[in-house]
Amino acid sequence: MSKFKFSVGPWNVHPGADSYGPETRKDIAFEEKIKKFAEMGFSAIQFHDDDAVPNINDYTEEEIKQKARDLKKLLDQYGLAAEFVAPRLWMDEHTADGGFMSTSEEDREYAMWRAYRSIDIARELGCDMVVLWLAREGTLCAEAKSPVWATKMLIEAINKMLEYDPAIRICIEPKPNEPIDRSICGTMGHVMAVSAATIDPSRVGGNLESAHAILAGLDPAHEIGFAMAMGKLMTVHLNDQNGIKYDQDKSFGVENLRAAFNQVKVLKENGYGDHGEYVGLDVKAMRTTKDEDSYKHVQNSLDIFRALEAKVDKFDYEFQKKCVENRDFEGLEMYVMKLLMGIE
Ligand code: XLS
Ligand code: MG
Repeated sequence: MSKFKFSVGPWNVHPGADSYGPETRKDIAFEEKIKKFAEMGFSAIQFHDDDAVPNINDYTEEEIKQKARDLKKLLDQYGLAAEFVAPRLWMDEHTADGGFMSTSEEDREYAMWRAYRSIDIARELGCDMVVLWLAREGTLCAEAKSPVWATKMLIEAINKMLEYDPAIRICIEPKPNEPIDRSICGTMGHVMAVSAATIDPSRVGGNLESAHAILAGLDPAHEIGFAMAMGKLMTVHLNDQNGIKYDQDKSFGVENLRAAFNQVKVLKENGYGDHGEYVGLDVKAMRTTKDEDSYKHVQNSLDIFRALEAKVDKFDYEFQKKCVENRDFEGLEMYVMKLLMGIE
């Protein structure tokens, strides 16, 4: 039985459109998705602000809060919590040049409006965390924005959120690229530096996504460990990548099994979840996946995580200790490979 609680966002089950082609599957209604997620054993749902309140621009602040209260009743019906709310600052015309560090003051104000609404929605859903995936926060033209100015704008925006709500936690999900090619906060190291520069570092931490660490050429388990060492790993988005081609959000563990094993191991060894943290998934089905298999990649990710957790439980720490004392890392590595191949 896994010690962990799991969360997932409705965007993980999707109709399959990508930048180069239209939908290949029928869209599935939100309530049908969360009912299925509850049946699969998820404990919490991740939200973008406009997952929680579609067409959010069309409503007043009070109407947004009311819609969030209605959504909370639906979550309660299925015994589901809300893990976080993330302002989706990459789909709107006002955020074509980013949000917090847009070159347009009006657009920066719009981004703050969405950030404040995300906080309002989070509160109505009974959660205290806002995730910032900084999709377009950076620049496509090096000379258009100073990286000094842009970084300071991000810190200023986070400070405004921290002042807007005295208990909200801000969780930055770093990503080095895509859709932007000069990102301002690309790794967990950047997140820790930004956190330290805010007015309340205790309320600013990180969400490590496996694929984003791989895109930065880094080991996801080490990015997780770094954030945990700082006491600032607020959540994770587990998935996988076949190299650093583009963001693939593949099912957890399907490309880099040993790296996935070490992500589970570092989480388990360091008490992740003991303070209510969820193991979050952020996975996308292959474009070729049929309607009837719309949830298979999500189930596969859960199953692989649990199978690797069982491998971590089997891990022989005495043998590891002996190998380290003898500096027999070849022996240790082969032990791990046999463990993962089931020949141990
Ligand atoms: C995209 C991000 C995204 C956020 C939620 O690369 O991972 O999925 O986590 O919008
Ligand atoms: Mg993500």
